Amino acid sequence: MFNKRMLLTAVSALLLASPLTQAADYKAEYTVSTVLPSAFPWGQAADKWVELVRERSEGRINMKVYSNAQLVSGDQTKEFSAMRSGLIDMAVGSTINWSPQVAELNLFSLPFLMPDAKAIDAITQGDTGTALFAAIEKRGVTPLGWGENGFRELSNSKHPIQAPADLSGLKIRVVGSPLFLDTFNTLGANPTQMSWADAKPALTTGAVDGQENPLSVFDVARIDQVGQTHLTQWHYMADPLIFAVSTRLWRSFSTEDQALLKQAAIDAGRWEIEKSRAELADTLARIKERGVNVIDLTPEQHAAFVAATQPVYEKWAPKIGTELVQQAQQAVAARNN
Ligand code: X2X
Repeated sequence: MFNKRMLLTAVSALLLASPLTQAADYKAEYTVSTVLPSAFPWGQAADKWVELVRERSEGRINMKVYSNAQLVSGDQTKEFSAMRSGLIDMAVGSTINWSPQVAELNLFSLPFLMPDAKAIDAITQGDTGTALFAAIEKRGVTPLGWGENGFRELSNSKHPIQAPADLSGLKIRVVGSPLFLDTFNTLGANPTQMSWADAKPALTTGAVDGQENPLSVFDVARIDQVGQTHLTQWHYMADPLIFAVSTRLWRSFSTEDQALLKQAAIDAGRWEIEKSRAELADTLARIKERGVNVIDLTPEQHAAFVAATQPVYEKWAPKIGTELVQQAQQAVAARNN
């Protein structure tokens, strides 16, 4: 016999299972934090993710990008903590900016660890990448896919830099991780840490003599217009981008939607990596056309920088994890096989 109670149970079971109830649990919009906006490959990576998720979820999952680290008042090194605590839902963030909270991510900042793009891929797409994602997950953030900010090149307003001695005493703006202070101090420079928001004003007033950022950032942000006339292509490090979701929030998505968010992040990342690498030659040509003195190092000059920065490995490998560093070095060495 079918009584009232059974009917209620049946109705509530139906409601629980229906997509309507599920959608009601979801937020109308999710915040996605980035440092660089849509004019840069980084912002485009986030835009692509938002677009793919909207399309594939048929409008059920909506995300909105907040660039310039505005959700953490411009302090990009606070992005990871804000995501962990749920203040920020999602982010496409640089490994540099998250490394104060995830020590393992300093791996990518070890000077001259990765000579080329294949070396980046050998790390991110292999066992080292898996270990790094596990390290992030342990800290309350769920990583989904990789993107790329790019190889960071050194610019300054004073003179061409071709040897460590050329950096002597130069005031260089560096990003959030203390590792950068060690690298530039080791090279005899005078590094100072500041956010991206403060970097351009500091270059404009001459408070600092130089900075390091990928060619795409130098180009789009028009760093040439603030007196940065010398640019050394030393490829000393590259910062990958990571697409991620606050783990608390992650648990609120259905298994299907978790898979959707993850695949969209992987696809957006692949798209952005390919696009930004393909654009590099044009970007470099544009920078040269603007009269910037672009310096390429000879193998001997390059080797002098590699040798001079070895002390950074001694100090930082134990903090990052000696085994992790060795695993990465092996993956890089094996990349062409
Ligand atoms: O601050 C920088 O230099 C930038 C934009 O490249 C990063 O966020 C790592």
